[in-house]
Amino acid sequence: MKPYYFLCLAIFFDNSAYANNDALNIICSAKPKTCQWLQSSFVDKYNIPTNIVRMSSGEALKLIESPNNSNHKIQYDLWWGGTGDTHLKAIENGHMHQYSPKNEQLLGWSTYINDLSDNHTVGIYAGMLGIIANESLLTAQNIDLPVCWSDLGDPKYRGQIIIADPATSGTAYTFLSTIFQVYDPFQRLQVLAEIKENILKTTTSGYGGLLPVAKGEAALSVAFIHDVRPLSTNGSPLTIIIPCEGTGYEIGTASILKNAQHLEEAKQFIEYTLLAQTQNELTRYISLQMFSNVNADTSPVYKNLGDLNVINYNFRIYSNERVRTKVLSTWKNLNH
Ligand code: S7P
Repeated sequence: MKPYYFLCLAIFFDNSAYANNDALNIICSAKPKTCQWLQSSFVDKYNIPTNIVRMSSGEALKLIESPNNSNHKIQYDLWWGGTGDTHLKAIENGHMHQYSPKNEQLLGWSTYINDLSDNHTVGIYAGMLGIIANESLLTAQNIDLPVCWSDLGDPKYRGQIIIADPATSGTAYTFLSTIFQVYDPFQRLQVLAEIKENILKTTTSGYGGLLPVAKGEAALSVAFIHDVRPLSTNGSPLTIIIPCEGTGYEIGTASILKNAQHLEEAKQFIEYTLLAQTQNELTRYISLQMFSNVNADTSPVYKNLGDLNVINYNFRIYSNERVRTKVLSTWKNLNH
């Protein structure tokens, strides 16, 4: 078993490093490795007992929105990372505490999301969505690379796609809402139905499809492009495609829960993750998103990308409860 899996298991099952009531309790929706690094570096620096549990964005949203759920054994203080639209939905339903960052050295998209949320969530990082392909696997079958989102529905890719469940995964929800934004209502149904026909398997998390595609279990996935490079540097054959219709993007945010028991510590954690030094260490060792501090180094993934074909993603509309329900049920009700 790879050390990475041990790390995932450690985060899922050993979240009791500190007694729950005495510690800052965080739900983290970034990669397990990022969550674990943040916990240990924060504890090292401030000596504040901190527990972190990793959940995909949609899973975290579900937990936060069901406070009477019997799974609520821990009173969480902070939700860190994951796609901002899921945070915005929790905010819309009154689950979050108002907070504006003290750090004034933040890029425009970070302050934008704080403004949009009426100061309830803080923009930590941003990242673009892409189609991820195992090019050599396709070449071996004499199949060319997809160029557009709609190509993913071509019958030649039957059984070639691994994608996450949009109900649990912020990545997959970003994909669905991107299709909603680039196609009209009739076209989107057709495109999504054809893509769904080609799915081999569904994962819980967005980056969960990348390793199987790198290993050749299937040829295609949809993920944030910054999650690809750590696999590619190990000699994996992954190719990033920015689809011709334009691609969606995320603003990964952090929000304090309404009844946080460790309010000052939660604020301190957010501020810690807004420091250029923290963000640079993440970029150097673990996490390749674009970070929000104006003085942070640019991630090598987002340097020299040229003319980005990014859509004007509508966070306000696609975080809305009614719209989210419609997007998810559209996908669920398509035959497969
Ligand atoms: O940390 C990497 C990253 O891609 O993971 C988050 C993403 O939500 C993946 O989780 P889910 O699809 O499971 O929700 C991103 O926010 C982040 O950039």
